[in-house]
Amino acid sequence: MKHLKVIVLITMVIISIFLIYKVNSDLGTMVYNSENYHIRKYKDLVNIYDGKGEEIESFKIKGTVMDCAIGDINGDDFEELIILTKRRFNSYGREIIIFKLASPIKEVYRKDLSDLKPWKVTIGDVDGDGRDEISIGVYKKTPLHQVMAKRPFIYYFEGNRLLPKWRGSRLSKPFDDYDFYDIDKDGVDELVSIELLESGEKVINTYKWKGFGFEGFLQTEGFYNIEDLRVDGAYLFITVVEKEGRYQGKVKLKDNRLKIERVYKE
Ligand SMILES: [Ca+2]
Ligand SMILES: [Ca+2]
Ligand SMILES: [Ca+2]
Repeated sequence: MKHLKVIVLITMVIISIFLIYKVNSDLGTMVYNSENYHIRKYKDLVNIYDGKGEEIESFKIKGTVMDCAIGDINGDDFEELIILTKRRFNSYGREIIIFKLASPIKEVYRKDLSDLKPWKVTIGDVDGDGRDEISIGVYKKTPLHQVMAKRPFIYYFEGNRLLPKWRGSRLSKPFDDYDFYDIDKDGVDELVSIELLESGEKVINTYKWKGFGFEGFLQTEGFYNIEDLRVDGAYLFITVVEKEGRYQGKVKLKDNRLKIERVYKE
């Protein structure tokens, strides 16, 4: 009798896990969310919805979406969707696929970049010409720096080709993550990164594009840890971890100093 109870209990747990998994997978995974677009991945399908939740397009890709970005990267007034795909059980990405978000949506570029060990794709207008550059975060050695490290490579998109703009060495310190954000509101995006100080503390550091590479701009004070760098609308958010707890912060420029302003939940 006791054995029967245990078997019934185990069966119920297994059924519950299966149902939870099924409900989650039926909704698909949200891979991108902005005012104008929601993108979900469900099985081998990528579904694109407009801001009202109406499906605009769906297409198949192999593997999962590791990262994606949307912006006009060639100045033709149509936005492009850039997807970094990943095969299951791989730690790094595989293909960069670019779709023109016209009607109908059209694939305009695809390349296997697995050799670069890509882990991130993002965009930003680093030179202020009005077009977004594409940045692929890679993990590799370079001719001038023979150590495996995370590096932000910068490309531009012209004639439906991805062309290198900067595959320079590295940032001034080891970094966890980076993105692009116009911190001083001059219309040009700075590269913003979470970097590690020798003391073990983390800082937010910023860089400006100088025609040949990035030059250090401003840096915050050190914190126990900084996680989760994300550009959301007009703000740059991070999570600050202190020994006593964690809080959300906005990175801001104030009196020519880079500050983290605590965000209080309403
Ligand atoms: Ca475009
Ligand atoms: Ca640009
Ligand atoms: Ca700027």
